[in-house]
Amino acid sequence: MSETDSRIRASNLKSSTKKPVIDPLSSITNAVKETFKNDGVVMLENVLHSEWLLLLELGLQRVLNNSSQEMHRFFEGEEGEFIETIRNFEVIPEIKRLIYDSPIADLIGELIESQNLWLYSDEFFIKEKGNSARTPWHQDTPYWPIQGNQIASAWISLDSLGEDECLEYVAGSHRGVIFDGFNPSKVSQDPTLPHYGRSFPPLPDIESDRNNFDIRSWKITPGDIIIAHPSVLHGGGPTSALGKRRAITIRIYGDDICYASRPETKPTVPLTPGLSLSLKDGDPLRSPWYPRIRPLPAHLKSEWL
Ligand SMILES: O=C(O)CCC(=O)C(=O)O
Repeated sequence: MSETDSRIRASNLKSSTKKPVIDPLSSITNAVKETFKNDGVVMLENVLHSEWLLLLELGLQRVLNNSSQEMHRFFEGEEGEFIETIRNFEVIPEIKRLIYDSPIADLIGELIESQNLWLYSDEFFIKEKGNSARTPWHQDTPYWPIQGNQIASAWISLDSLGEDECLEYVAGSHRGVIFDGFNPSKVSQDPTLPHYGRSFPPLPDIESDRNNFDIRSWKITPGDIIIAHPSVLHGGGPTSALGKRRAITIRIYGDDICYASRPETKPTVPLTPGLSLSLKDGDPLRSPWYPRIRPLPAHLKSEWL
């Protein structure tokens, strides 16, 4: 057995010691929907079967195994360095299968109350080598060319995490101000330095003033999913010297999401060249950049039916 095989089996064994997942969608009760509306974030316990975790782990291995994926490095060259890869869906077959076939999209669809669903993007955050830095506090929406409310990100960790290693969220902040983003190339200098520098108010320094924010995080084990509105302020999750935190975020939206232009001073994330030539502010966000996930397109179904 190769080292990769045994690592995958070991991590699967850990997750299979949990009680079996029966019906993930039954976890979305009215109370959970209400919490999602108010706080902008919910933790769903034990909703992802270990088969989906295995698929995710295989996808991550393919990303790390000299795939064509571009590795973006935060805190590059420093002890806290960690890696992000984006749009894995387009190049990693396991991630494509996970997004089309697992209940992740259906869980988001229930929470955002949309039967039509499209993929905005997916993103790995890989903190593997110990002592990785905190992800700076931010909201996702200032970076994205969108407006509307029916959108959510499912954050899934392949590793068990304590509350201090989990991603943290400021409850209710999706209903408030949209701040400027942080500048990814200047995080080590100052994680509150602005991305655009105008049009949005600057990010507050949450880390220096934690007691004044309603910060939520959870102790999680593989199979748990955190679903958050992308306008919720979130960040955090450093790792200890021996810790690792390999997470993916899958971002899915529904009917009311439309195109919105962003200041021209900086590209939006991920890059979508040509989008601004085909859409104008307020147009429904429909483009080959954003594949339909539900209902499953007929041409995909016909591949196996
Ligand atoms: O996992 C992380 O550290 C960052 C995740 C994140 O920013 C997101 O899911 O939007």
